[in-house]
Amino acid sequence: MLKPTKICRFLMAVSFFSVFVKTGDAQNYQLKPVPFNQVTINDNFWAPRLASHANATLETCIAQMQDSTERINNFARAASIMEGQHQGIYFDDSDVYKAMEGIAYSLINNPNPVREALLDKWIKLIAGAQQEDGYLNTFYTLNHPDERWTDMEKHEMYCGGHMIEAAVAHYKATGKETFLNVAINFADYLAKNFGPGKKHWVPGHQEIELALVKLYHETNDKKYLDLAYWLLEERGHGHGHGEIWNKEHWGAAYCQDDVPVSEISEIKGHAVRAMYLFTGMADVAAEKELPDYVAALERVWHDVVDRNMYITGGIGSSGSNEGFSKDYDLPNKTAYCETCASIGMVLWNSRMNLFSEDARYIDVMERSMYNGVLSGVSLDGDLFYYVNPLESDGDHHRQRWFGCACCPSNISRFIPSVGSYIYLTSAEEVFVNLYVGSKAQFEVGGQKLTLVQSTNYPWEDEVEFTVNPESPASFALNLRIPGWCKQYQLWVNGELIKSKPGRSRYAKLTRTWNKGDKIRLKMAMPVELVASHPKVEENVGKRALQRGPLVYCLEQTDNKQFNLDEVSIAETTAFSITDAEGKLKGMKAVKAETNGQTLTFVPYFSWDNREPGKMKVWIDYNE
Ligand code: FUB
Ligand code: ZN
Repeated sequence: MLKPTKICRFLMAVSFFSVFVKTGDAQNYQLKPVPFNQVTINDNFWAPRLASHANATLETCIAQMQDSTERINNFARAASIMEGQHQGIYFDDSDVYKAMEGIAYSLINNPNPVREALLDKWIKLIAGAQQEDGYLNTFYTLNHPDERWTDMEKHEMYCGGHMIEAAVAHYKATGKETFLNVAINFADYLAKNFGPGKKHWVPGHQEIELALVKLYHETNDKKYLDLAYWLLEERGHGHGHGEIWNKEHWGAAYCQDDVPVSEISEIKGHAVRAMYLFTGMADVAAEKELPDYVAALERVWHDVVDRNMYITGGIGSSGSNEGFSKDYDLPNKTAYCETCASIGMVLWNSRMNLFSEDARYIDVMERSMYNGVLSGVSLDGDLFYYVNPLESDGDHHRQRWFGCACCPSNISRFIPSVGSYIYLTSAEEVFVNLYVGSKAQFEVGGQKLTLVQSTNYPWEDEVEFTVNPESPASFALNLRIPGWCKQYQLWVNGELIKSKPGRSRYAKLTRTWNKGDKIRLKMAMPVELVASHPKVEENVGKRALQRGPLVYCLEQTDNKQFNLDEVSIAETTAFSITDAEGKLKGMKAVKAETNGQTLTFVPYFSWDNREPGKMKVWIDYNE
């Protein structure tokens, strides 16, 4: 957990304020991401991950949905094609939807008629399982048809939200309305039954809110946005009920139902629920101009990032509530850090940046993405972590699947969406948030632009851009200067540019751009020794290694001759960068020469891809 300075807090408050002063009518976010279907990734870092996703991750998910578990059969039963009761966990439908979202995204850049036909087949079952009135949930339909909407913890709207997200993705990928119509029927059913003067409801697990905003964007039907807002406003007024809301259990804070959302300032409860809530709040706030929401998000952001986040960008240290405990309680071996929670951090922080044009949110987003999220999936794409500790005795391994499989299915939809976090536009400016070798085609100020980015980031410190406007075009190109970067140099067409990152940590290049203009950015990327906040007891007297956005760790397999519980580093330790070998080929390892010994550190996300053994992020440090 890192310590932001007071000045940075102040600056963030200013930038949020300016959003609403500037726009007056905040109909949407200030920045718009360039969608991943307009971005082709061709680097050495993400492209292999996308390939293993398209092959192994999706194949694993598909096999689990229809062969190894009852998930697809539950839909067939609810569609009366098969006999029998619902089997599995009451929110298993959501995994099918998340896998479908992942398949749909992957179709955009990797057309695949077999997968598209599979989606068609599953959509038929889902449409068949939808009830006359639009209700859709196989658990209730099959096992408790008379008990719909009796238990707010039972994830009916959570499943529905994932269904809506999958349907929108399918529509975007294929242009087919089959699934979108199911989503619209469901959302119309919700709007008929819930809302002002209708049934009160506090979804135990948030998700529907952000999904309804997506549906609003797709259909332009404002009732979905209004319903999302109403659902957010239901929280914190005593409407929530269910076993977990009871004081003897976790209480209302577990589901972020203890205070009205605009009064939130402390992070509490279940981590994934909180992240989806904040993402939904940001989406609704952007549409409806809600400064109270933005202020609440900013407050709670500081509570998460300053006091409750691991160096890996993981959150939710406690397994018992899959969430937050008390400030600075960040144990390493027992860190829960659910993969879904790190994905939630990416979703939420990317939205905070869209509001504010402030790149500090992207520092957090990048941290979660390159460490906390990526550790959740094996390099081959076929094994997954649910829990992502920062230390292990060698007994924690990725698995092919889980009884509760939220994390693999979340990975399946997150990885193919990575392209949409790289480039953004505002009315007349372009923003580059992530350094990923890629080619993007989009418009800025009404002009067509192709931007080519070449880099071996995060292994190397240089990035080159070729700017290709259709015809000479004047606009500002803003390059994010990551928080970890203390020094950088910038050239345009070979000429060194004097530039300081602005208040929001972007280096702004404003000029008339011509076809073939070149930008070169070099970011000093030394090995950094990071100290934890002194209140994190476990890390007192320890340091972690970070290089660029990547957190490093020691694994037993690279350090066989040492007992990892006894090694230490010091101020005098000399670090050097080397090429990793074997399974980690293509990555950079860090060698540490210390006390006459050589320790080898590897990127945290890559751990447990080779032979099992101990792992440690925080290492004893001799002052
Ligand atoms: O409840 C649905 C998902 O399952 C949550 O997001 C995860 O934490 C797991 O409990
Ligand atoms: Zn999960």
